[in-house]
Amino acid sequence: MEGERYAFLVEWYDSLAGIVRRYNFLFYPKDNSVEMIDVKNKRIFLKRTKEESIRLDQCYIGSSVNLHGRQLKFVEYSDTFTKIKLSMAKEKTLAIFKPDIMKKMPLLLEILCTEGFQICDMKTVVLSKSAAEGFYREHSAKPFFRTLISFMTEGPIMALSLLADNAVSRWRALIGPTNSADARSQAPDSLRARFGTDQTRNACHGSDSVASAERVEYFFKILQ
Ligand code: IDP
Ligand code: MG
Repeated sequence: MEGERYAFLVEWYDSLAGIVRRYNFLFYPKDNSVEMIDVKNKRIFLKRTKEESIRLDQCYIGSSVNLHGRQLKFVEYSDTFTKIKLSMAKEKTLAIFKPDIMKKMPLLLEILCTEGFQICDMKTVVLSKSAAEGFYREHSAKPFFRTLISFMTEGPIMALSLLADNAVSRWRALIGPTNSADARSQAPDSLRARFGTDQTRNACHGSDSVASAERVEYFFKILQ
Protein backbone atom coordinates (compact mmCIF):
# COMPACT_ATOMS: atom_id res chain seq x y z
CA MET A 1 0.00 0.00 0.00
CA GLU A 2 1.18 3.48 -0.91
CA GLY A 3 0.20 5.01 2.43
CA GLU A 4 -0.93 8.52 3.21
CA ARG A 5 -0.12 11.58 1.17
CA TYR A 6 -0.47 15.13 2.47
CA ALA A 7 -0.86 18.02 0.04
CA PHE A 8 -0.16 21.71 0.63
CA LEU A 9 0.02 24.86 -1.42
CA VAL A 10 3.41 26.43 -0.77
CA GLU A 11 4.96 29.67 -1.98
CA TRP A 12 8.56 30.48 -2.66
CA TYR A 13 9.77 33.99 -3.36
CA ASP A 14 12.13 33.71 -6.30
CA SER A 15 14.30 36.76 -5.65
CA LEU A 16 16.14 36.47 -8.97
CA ALA A 17 12.93 36.61 -11.00
CA GLY A 18 11.26 38.85 -8.40
CA ILE A 19 8.09 36.73 -8.32
CA VAL A 20 6.31 34.41 -5.95
CA ARG A 21 6.21 30.85 -7.28
CA ARG A 22 3.51 28.48 -6.13
CA TYR A 23 3.83 24.72 -5.80
CA ASN A 24 1.75 21.78 -4.79
CA PHE A 25 3.89 20.25 -2.04
CA LEU A 26 3.23 16.56 -1.50
CA PHE A 27 4.55 14.78 1.58
CA TYR A 28 4.56 10.98 1.93
CA PRO A 29 5.12 9.98 5.58
CA LYS A 30 5.72 6.31 4.69
CA ASP A 31 9.17 6.98 3.30
CA ASN A 32 9.47 10.65 4.33
CA SER A 33 9.55 11.77 0.74
CA VAL A 34 8.56 15.03 -0.91
CA GLU A 35 7.35 15.83 -4.40
CA MET A 36 6.68 19.33 -5.73
CA ILE A 37 4.55 20.32 -8.70
CA ASP A 38 4.56 23.81 -10.18
CA VAL A 39 1.00 25.13 -9.88
CA LYS A 40 1.24 27.31 -12.97
CA ASN A 41 2.57 24.91 -15.59
CA LYS A 42 1.60 21.65 -13.77
CA ARG A 43 5.13 20.32 -14.28
CA ILE A 44 7.03 18.32 -11.70
CA PHE A 45 9.45 20.74 -10.05
CA LEU A 46 10.97 18.23 -7.63
CA LYS A 47 10.51 14.57 -8.36
CA ARG A 48 9.61 12.43 -5.38
CA THR A 49 12.70 12.33 -3.18
CA LYS A 50 13.39 11.19 0.35
CA GLU A 51 14.00 14.33 2.43
CA GLU A 52 15.42 13.60 5.87
CA SER A 53 15.16 17.27 6.86
CA ILE A 54 11.36 17.47 6.46
CA ARG A 55 8.96 16.23 9.13
CA LEU A 56 5.17 16.21 8.98
CA ASP A 57 4.92 18.32 12.14
CA GLN A 58 6.77 21.13 10.32
CA CYS A 59 4.06 21.18 7.66
CA TYR A 60 1.27 23.45 8.88
CA ILE A 61 -0.40 26.57 7.58
CA GLY A 62 1.76 29.58 8.37
CA SER A 63 5.00 27.65 8.74
CA SER A 64 8.16 28.15 6.70
CA VAL A 65 10.46 25.30 5.74
CA ASN A 66 13.86 25.43 4.10
CA LEU A 67 14.28 22.90 1.30
CA HIS A 68 17.48 22.93 -0.75
CA GLY A 69 18.05 26.59 0.07
CA ARG A 70 14.52 27.68 -0.79
CA GLN A 71 12.31 29.11 1.94
CA LEU A 72 8.90 27.53 1.35
CA LYS A 73 5.88 29.12 2.98
CA PHE A 74 2.88 26.86 3.70
CA VAL A 75 -0.18 28.80 2.60
CA GLU A 76 -3.10 26.37 2.28
CA TYR A 77 -4.09 22.71 2.29
CA SER A 78 -4.45 21.51 -1.29
CA ASP A 79 -6.84 18.63 -0.75
CA THR A 80 -9.70 17.64 1.51
CA PHE A 81 -7.88 14.67 3.03
CA THR A 82 -5.05 16.90 4.27
CA LYS A 83 -7.44 19.58 5.47
CA ILE A 84 -9.54 17.15 7.52
CA LYS A 85 -6.60 15.18 8.83
CA LEU A 86 -4.53 18.21 9.84
CA SER A 87 -7.10 20.89 10.58
CA MET A 88 -6.44 20.36 14.28
CA ALA A 89 -2.83 20.91 13.52
CA LYS A 90 -0.57 23.73 14.54
CA GLU A 91 -1.18 27.25 13.33
CA LYS A 92 0.42 30.58 14.06
CA THR A 93 -1.50 33.68 14.99
CA LEU A 94 -0.66 37.27 15.75
CA ALA A 95 -1.58 38.50 19.22
CA ILE A 96 -1.12 42.04 20.46
CA PHE A 97 -1.29 43.30 24.01
CA LYS A 98 -2.52 46.85 23.58
CA PRO A 99 -1.20 49.87 25.56
CA ASP A 100 -3.90 49.56 28.25
CA ILE A 101 -2.65 46.21 29.58
CA MET A 102 1.11 46.42 29.21
CA LYS A 103 1.44 46.70 33.01
CA LYS A 104 -0.16 43.26 33.40
CA MET A 105 2.55 41.55 31.32
CA PRO A 106 3.69 38.91 33.86
CA LEU A 107 0.12 37.72 34.40
CA LEU A 108 -0.62 37.76 30.67
CA LEU A 109 2.44 35.67 29.84
CA GLU A 110 1.44 33.19 32.52
CA ILE A 111 -2.06 32.92 31.00
CA LEU A 112 -0.58 32.31 27.54
CA CYS A 113 1.51 29.44 28.84
CA THR A 114 -1.31 27.91 30.89
CA GLU A 115 -3.57 28.03 27.83
CA GLY A 116 -0.98 26.11 25.80
CA PHE A 117 0.23 28.85 23.46
CA GLN A 118 3.88 28.67 22.53
CA ILE A 119 5.55 32.04 22.02
CA CYS A 120 7.56 31.95 18.77
CA ASP A 121 8.48 35.60 18.78
CA MET A 122 7.68 38.68 20.82
CA LYS A 123 8.45 42.33 20.39
CA THR A 124 7.64 45.51 22.29
CA VAL A 125 7.15 48.53 20.05
CA VAL A 126 5.76 52.02 20.27
CA LEU A 127 3.74 52.33 17.09
CA SER A 128 4.11 55.50 15.08
CA LYS A 129 0.88 57.01 13.81
CA SER A 130 1.54 55.78 10.28
CA ALA A 131 2.42 52.26 11.48
CA ALA A 132 -0.84 52.04 13.45
CA GLU A 133 -2.79 53.38 10.48
CA GLY A 134 -1.13 50.82 8.22
CA PHE A 135 -1.95 47.96 10.55
CA TYR A 136 -5.61 48.96 10.86
CA ARG A 137 -5.98 50.20 7.27
CA GLU A 138 -9.22 48.25 6.66
CA HIS A 139 -10.89 50.36 9.34
CA SER A 140 -9.74 53.72 7.94
CA ALA A 141 -13.25 54.79 6.95
CA LYS A 142 -14.85 53.79 10.27
CA PRO A 143 -16.03 56.51 12.69
CA PHE A 144 -13.83 55.08 15.48
CA PHE A 145 -10.63 55.09 13.41
CA ARG A 146 -9.02 58.21 14.92
CA THR A 147 -9.79 57.11 18.48
CA LEU A 148 -8.36 53.68 17.72
CA ILE A 149 -5.15 55.15 16.28
CA SER A 150 -4.57 57.51 19.19
CA PHE A 151 -5.16 54.63 21.64
CA MET A 152 -2.76 52.28 19.83
CA THR A 153 -0.02 54.94 19.77
CA GLU A 154 -0.34 56.16 23.36
CA GLY A 155 2.31 53.79 24.71
CA PRO A 156 4.18 50.57 24.01
CA ILE A 157 2.42 47.47 22.75
CA MET A 158 3.60 43.86 22.76
CA ALA A 159 3.24 41.87 19.53
CA LEU A 160 3.48 38.10 19.82
CA SER A 161 3.60 35.31 17.31
CA LEU A 162 1.76 32.43 18.97
CA LEU A 163 1.79 28.79 17.96
CA ALA A 164 -0.87 26.27 19.01
CA ASP A 165 -3.40 23.85 17.58
CA ASN A 166 -6.01 26.05 15.89
CA ALA A 167 -4.24 29.11 17.30
CA VAL A 168 -6.27 31.65 15.30
CA SER A 169 -9.69 30.61 16.60
CA ARG A 170 -8.46 29.60 20.07
CA TRP A 171 -6.81 33.00 20.65
CA ARG A 172 -9.92 34.84 19.41
CA ALA A 173 -12.02 32.76 21.82
CA LEU A 174 -9.65 33.51 24.70
CA ILE A 175 -9.73 37.29 24.12
CA GLY A 176 -13.53 37.40 23.69
CA PRO A 177 -15.88 39.85 21.90
CA THR A 178 -14.53 43.21 20.63
CA ASN A 179 -16.54 45.32 23.06
CA SER A 180 -15.30 44.77 26.62
CA ALA A 181 -18.84 45.24 28.01
CA ASP A 182 -20.16 42.50 25.70
CA ALA A 183 -17.21 40.37 26.74
CA ARG A 184 -18.19 40.75 30.41
CA SER A 185 -21.74 39.58 29.72
CA GLN A 186 -21.02 36.93 27.07
CA ALA A 187 -17.57 35.59 27.98
CA PRO A 188 -16.75 36.64 31.56
CA ASP A 189 -13.49 34.67 31.67
CA SER A 190 -12.14 36.21 28.48
CA LEU A 191 -9.19 38.61 28.53
CA ARG A 192 -11.24 41.54 27.24
CA ALA A 193 -13.84 40.91 29.97
CA ARG A 194 -11.16 40.80 32.64
CA PHE A 195 -8.82 43.55 31.45
CA GLY A 196 -10.64 45.69 28.86
CA THR A 197 -12.51 48.94 29.48
CA ASP A 198 -14.82 49.63 26.54
CA GLN A 199 -15.17 49.25 22.75
CA THR A 200 -11.81 50.80 21.93
CA ARG A 201 -9.71 50.08 25.01
CA ASN A 202 -10.15 46.35 24.80
CA ALA A 203 -6.79 44.98 25.93
CA CYS A 204 -5.88 42.62 23.07
CA HIS A 205 -5.79 42.01 19.37
CA GLY A 206 -6.07 38.64 17.66
CA SER A 207 -5.97 37.83 13.96
CA ASP A 208 -9.33 36.76 12.63
CA SER A 209 -8.00 34.38 9.95
CA VAL A 210 -4.89 32.48 8.97
CA ALA A 211 -4.43 34.96 6.13
CA SER A 212 -4.47 38.00 8.41
CA ALA A 213 -2.25 36.18 10.91
CA GLU A 214 0.46 36.67 8.31
CA ARG A 215 0.54 40.29 9.41
CA VAL A 216 2.77 38.96 12.12
CA GLU A 217 5.45 39.85 9.58
CA TYR A 218 4.37 43.46 9.83
CA PHE A 219 5.74 43.48 13.34
CA PHE A 220 8.65 41.13 13.13
CA LYS A 221 10.13 42.02 9.76
CA ILE A 222 8.90 45.42 8.64
CA LEU A 223 8.64 47.48 11.82
CA GLN A 224 11.94 48.12 13.46
P1 IDP B 1 -11.39 42.98 16.64
O1 IDP B 1 -10.19 43.62 17.29
O2 IDP B 1 -12.24 42.24 17.64
O3 IDP B 1 -11.05 42.16 15.42
P2 IDP B 1 -12.33 45.04 14.81
O4 IDP B 1 -13.76 45.22 14.38
O5 IDP B 1 -11.38 44.46 13.81
O6 IDP B 1 -12.35 44.18 16.16
O7 IDP B 1 -11.83 46.46 15.29
C1 IDP B 1 -10.46 46.70 15.53
C2 IDP B 1 -10.35 47.49 16.82
O8 IDP B 1 -11.01 48.75 16.68
C3 IDP B 1 -11.03 46.84 18.03
O9 IDP B 1 -10.25 45.86 18.67
C4 IDP B 1 -11.28 48.04 18.93
O10 IDP B 1 -10.10 48.44 19.63
C5 IDP B 1 -11.64 49.13 17.91
N1 IDP B 1 -13.11 49.17 17.67
C6 IDP B 1 -13.84 48.29 16.97
N2 IDP B 1 -15.14 48.64 16.93
C7 IDP B 1 -15.24 49.80 17.60
C8 IDP B 1 -16.34 50.69 17.87
O11 IDP B 1 -17.50 50.45 17.48
N3 IDP B 1 -16.05 51.79 18.60
C9 IDP B 1 -14.80 52.07 19.03
N4 IDP B 1 -13.72 51.28 18.78
C10 IDP B 1 -13.94 50.15 18.08
MG1 MG C 1 -10.39 42.66 13.48
